[in-house]
Amino acid sequence: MKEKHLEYEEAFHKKRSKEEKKEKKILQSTDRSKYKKTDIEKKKKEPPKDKNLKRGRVLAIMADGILVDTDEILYTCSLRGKLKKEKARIKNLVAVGDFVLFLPGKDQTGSIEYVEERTSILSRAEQITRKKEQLIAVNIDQVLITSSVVIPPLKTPLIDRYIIASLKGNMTPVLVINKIDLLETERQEKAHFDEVVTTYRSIDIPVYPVSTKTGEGLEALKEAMRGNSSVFSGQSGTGKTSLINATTGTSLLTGEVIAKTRKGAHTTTATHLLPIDGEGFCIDTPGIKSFGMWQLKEEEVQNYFSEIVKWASQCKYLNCSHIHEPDCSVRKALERGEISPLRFDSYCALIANLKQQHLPR
Ligand SMILES: Nc1nc2c(ncn2[C@@H]2O[C@H](COP(=O)(O)OP(=O)(O)O)[C@@H](O)[C@H]2O)c(=O)[nH]1
Ligand SMILES: [Mg+2]
Ligand SMILES: [Zn+2]
Repeated sequence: MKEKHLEYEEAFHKKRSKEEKKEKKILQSTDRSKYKKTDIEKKKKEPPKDKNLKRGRVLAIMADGILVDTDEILYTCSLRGKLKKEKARIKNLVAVGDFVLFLPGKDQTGSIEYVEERTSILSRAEQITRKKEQLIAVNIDQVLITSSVVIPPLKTPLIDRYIIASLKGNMTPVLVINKIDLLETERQEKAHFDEVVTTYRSIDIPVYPVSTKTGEGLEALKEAMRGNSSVFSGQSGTGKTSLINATTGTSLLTGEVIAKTRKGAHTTTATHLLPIDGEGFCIDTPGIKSFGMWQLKEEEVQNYFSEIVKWASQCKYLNCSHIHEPDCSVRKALERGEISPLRFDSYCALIANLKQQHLPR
């Protein structure tokens, strides 16, 4: 099942990149003022006006079709041939979370005729070549960046990467810190936990300390999920699946069960949109390491650190990187304790990492 799904995805992305190249060629060979991309997109955005069309949301992309949800009736749809061609010229065909219009057929099947404009995109750079963008889900309101106090420990550089990815994809970053039941026995972790909570709240990122073991904080988290589409993202083992089970009442397999059944670490084979009864949706994601760090430029990084943005305009140099330049207001704010060293370290690490990537191999 997993294999099939991946094959499907791969074929889908290969095709897309081919189509995109073709489109580029067409654009280059024609008068640009006449064929501006925005014009092409505008024309395509016109939805078809067929009364038989139903509107639904893509819950999952399976090997045998696209699962579309409409008022609790599920349809297994295919993409209309013509649409396939048209959509590929713009961007992606269809992704989990897409709102679509489709023509219902026999036995709850359907043909997708139109994909609505997306408000947000959760993507990652394709694992091996990093040259392609892979969609994970679209039209998501918030990313529940899931971490844990121990096993695995809190890692702020990773949290900051997820924050950047969320902002870049037009989603609200929310920090969920799980396993706080373990803080009592692991006292040395408590100070770090407190610093992390204070740091993120000070830059207006909501923080939800929770425990699926004791139930602490779960009501507040549920409230934050109500009426929203949320995606749980974060390192493997932090408790994403446990949290989804605890907040939605589903019973997805967690690490513990996986270990017992020896089925391997990747139980979450395909991205799935799970309806929440209090309204809204949530998504579990398998361990996605490079999630969202698609096309991030070195000089762009600081724009995603609101506390750096706050001081950057007062630096001596307009293009100050805040790492080595003299008269840097950001480093001064750091010294005064107005910028968290945790966040500044993350920033420096990210820049160093991007520099490394651009070295010739
Ligand atoms: N102590 C403690 N363990 C937890 C908590 N939540 C989840 N776990 C455990 O952490 C492990 C990983 O959980 P899982 O939900 O599979 O994590 P995922 O990989 O992020 O989906 C499992 O053994 C869970 O039982 C918690 O609040 N406290
Ligand atoms: Mg999981
Ligand atoms: Zn500076």
